[in-house]
Amino acid sequence: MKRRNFTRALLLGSAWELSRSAPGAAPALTIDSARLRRSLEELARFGRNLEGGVSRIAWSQADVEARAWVRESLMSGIGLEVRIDPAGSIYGRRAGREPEQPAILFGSHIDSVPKGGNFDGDVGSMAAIEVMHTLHDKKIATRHPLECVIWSNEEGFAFGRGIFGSRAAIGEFEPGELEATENGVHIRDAVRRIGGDLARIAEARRKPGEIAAYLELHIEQGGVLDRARVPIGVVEGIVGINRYAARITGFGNHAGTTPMPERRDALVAAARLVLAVREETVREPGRQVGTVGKLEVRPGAPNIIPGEVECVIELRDLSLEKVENIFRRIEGRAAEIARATGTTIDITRTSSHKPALATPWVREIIRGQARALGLSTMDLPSGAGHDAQALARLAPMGMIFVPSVEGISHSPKELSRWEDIAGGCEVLMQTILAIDRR
Ligand code: HGY
Ligand code: MN
Ligand code: MN
Repeated sequence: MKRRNFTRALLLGSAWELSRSAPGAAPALTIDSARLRRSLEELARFGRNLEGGVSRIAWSQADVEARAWVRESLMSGIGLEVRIDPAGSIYGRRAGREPEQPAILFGSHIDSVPKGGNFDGDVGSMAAIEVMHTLHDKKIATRHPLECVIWSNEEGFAFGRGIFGSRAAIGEFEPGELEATENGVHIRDAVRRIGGDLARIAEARRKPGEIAAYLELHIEQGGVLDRARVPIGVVEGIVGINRYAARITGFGNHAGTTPMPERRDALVAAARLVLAVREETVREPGRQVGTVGKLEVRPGAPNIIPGEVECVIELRDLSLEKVENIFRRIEGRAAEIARATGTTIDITRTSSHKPALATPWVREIIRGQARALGLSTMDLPSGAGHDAQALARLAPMGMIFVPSVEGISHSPKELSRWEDIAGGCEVLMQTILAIDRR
């Protein structure tokens, strides 16, 4: 995919007009790839940005409308019992021949980051419903009950903590999380917008043994599969993610009359802290990553020396121990920076999502079903966080990746090839049926 074609597809405003994907035979599909494509193109309308991509922040009006459309247009009339759980996650349950069996659960999320893409979460969510629709059309009965799910607030742009719906399914919240307010809105009022009810949040918790396995189809969001031209990724594990709130306090003063040596400039200190995050992250070998993606300067006027800065530090790795070691080094650097700049720097951890390894026998089934379809596979870790890392604490878990063109994600330029999405959906369905036969 040449860059110019890729830009062309974007400029056309329809990322779908893509040339064929990886060479090799297209698998024999049972799912309806045209219907899946229509679902994704329809979903892209909710929160669409003029410059392409989408802003469908969790619990926003765009999310409310998209979720109503999913329930009323996609999930009705295909043999599902649809419900919204107290966290706002949408479940569609399909009866099995043996009702006492645990359910096979599969799904993803449809909330996005600001100015995000039309594939992150959307592919796995629409594919889960397409699987249910295909099974309904073909009158395929399964032993196990099946459940598809659209989780609530996976991205965590709303209220600063993600995988909210899936953490509710395992009963895991941060201290004070359910009493938080953001821009004057209490979290219980935000969740109520999509039909949740925090007063009953305990009912969102799934019981151990209730779920036979959890599967999630998702775009890779990195460039490994695309570079290797491999259509299916079998995820080995999902990184742990720690987030920290840093508050840097200096002294706001007149930008014209305050001599340079007398300044206690919070933004100068924050700038050094941002560089320290990078330096301490790369200090040791490995795939760990560290980011400062959100920073606010106050009062924020060109003629006032910044008195206060708040920013969020995010560290990720498959090992939380490594994350905590990096954080300790950053804390040491912050103390030095505070002394050198005459500021104070307070850093507190606001969330910690544990890493999760995928279940070997589930990975084996995914790999086998992909190959039976003539699709090559590659094992790889996930540098992105997912609801699956919460579900892995409740049931056997597997994730299926499809390539992201040029490894771009969390951007309007996010793009996956049409054939890869359809192939991933077929692998999801065949994996579900193989687990059902197990
Ligand atoms: O941030 C992540 O890794 C995921 O896309 N929510
Ligand atoms: Mn996602
Ligand atoms: Mn994401």
